[in-house]
Amino acid sequence: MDLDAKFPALKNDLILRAARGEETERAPVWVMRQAGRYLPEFQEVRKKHEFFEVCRTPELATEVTLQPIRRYKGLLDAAIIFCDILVVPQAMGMEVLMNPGPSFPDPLCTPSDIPTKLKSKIDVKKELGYVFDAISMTRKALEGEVALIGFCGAPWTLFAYMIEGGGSKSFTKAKTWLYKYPQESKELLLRIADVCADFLIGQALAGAQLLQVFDSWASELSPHSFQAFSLPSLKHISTRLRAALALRGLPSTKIPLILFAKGANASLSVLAREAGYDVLGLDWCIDPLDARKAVSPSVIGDDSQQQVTALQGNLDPDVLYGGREAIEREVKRMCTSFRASIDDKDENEKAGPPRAWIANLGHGITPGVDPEDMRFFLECVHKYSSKDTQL
Ligand code: 1CP
Repeated sequence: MDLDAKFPALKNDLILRAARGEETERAPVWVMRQAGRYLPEFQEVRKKHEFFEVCRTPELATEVTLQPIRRYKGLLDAAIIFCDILVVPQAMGMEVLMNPGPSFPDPLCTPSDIPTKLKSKIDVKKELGYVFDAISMTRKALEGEVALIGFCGAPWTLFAYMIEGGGSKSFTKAKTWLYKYPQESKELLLRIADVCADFLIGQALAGAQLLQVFDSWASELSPHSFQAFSLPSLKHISTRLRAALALRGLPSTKIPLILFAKGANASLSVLAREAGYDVLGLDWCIDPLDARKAVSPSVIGDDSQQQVTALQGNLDPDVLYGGREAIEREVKRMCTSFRASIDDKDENEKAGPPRAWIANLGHGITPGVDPEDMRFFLECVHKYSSKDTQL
């Protein structure tokens, strides 16, 4: 199956090369939540349209996905489709409002709610076909300028929203389930994972060139709970996705899979060995060289089924509030750290692969950032990650 034949040829494949493990002339860069509230042009669209209306209207989703690509022309190496992780709980039958943060009027209280509040069979094409349409439309509208990323939330993060009924500081209700109803929790996590897998397969077939899974609330779990509850569902997604793509003649390297498990740094080696993702996203709480050592074949074992080909991250998003001097200094520090782990021969041998790196923030860009500071961040990444710049 040649998915690319339907779309304009890609002119900038830097992120795909890095995701496949190649060392690149500079680090490709994109930013989590790059289409969003810090952009005045996004706010303009939101004044006229409800949040989920933007997600559900392919023309609007395409427009806001393209906004950062147009504004930062030549500086971003990927677009991420405009949508939200909470469309999966919606597809499973739950109501989700956005005012301004997500809220569920009728969350899951105990496992006895599952049969009544969740649909038993989900036709992902019927429920989420609007995302597939938005992806195909955006991929055409991008005219091959940059690659397009599709995404979904990780089962644990979605489970947490479905039980908490929104964001939370303590995640007590969701974690109560893990400890009180471990078996039912595992079953629900796998049920969510099935929908996520179908959703990502649909996005790939619609034209997404990379796929990212966001486990934003991995940070709330102990390493043991993360590995007992989140990891099996993450693995379920990657296994099902790779099998579905292979069935259609697509090799598993064709559409790189990225996992961003925020705050799961203690589980990086386990993720590298078992989760089945090509790229691991890092938050800012780990040094890149330590991350590289944690995922190298010498630590995880050469016989691991899937090797991590690249790392992604990891500037503290709040650096963008620090002014130009701080942005330049901290981007330089990040680049030195990733590049030291790439350029330094001794360290390189110690750390092993992966040598490739995709630059990003360590979490999403926040609404108060000045868009011109974001531009400066991107310019600094271009400069200091380049092989031509002496650090
Ligand atoms: O009024 C608005 O416009 C709402 C703000 C907003 C936006 C712009 C929300 C509500 N979602 C989004 C878009 C979105 N969400 C994107 C596409 C834009 C892009 O990345 O360029 C993506 C990838 C997401 C993913 C997402 N949604 C995550 C994972 C990433 C992360 O930041 O951890 C999470 C946790 C959500 C839930 C969610 N949706 C919206 C908000 C404000 C939140 C998180 C905060 C909360 O729980 O209160």
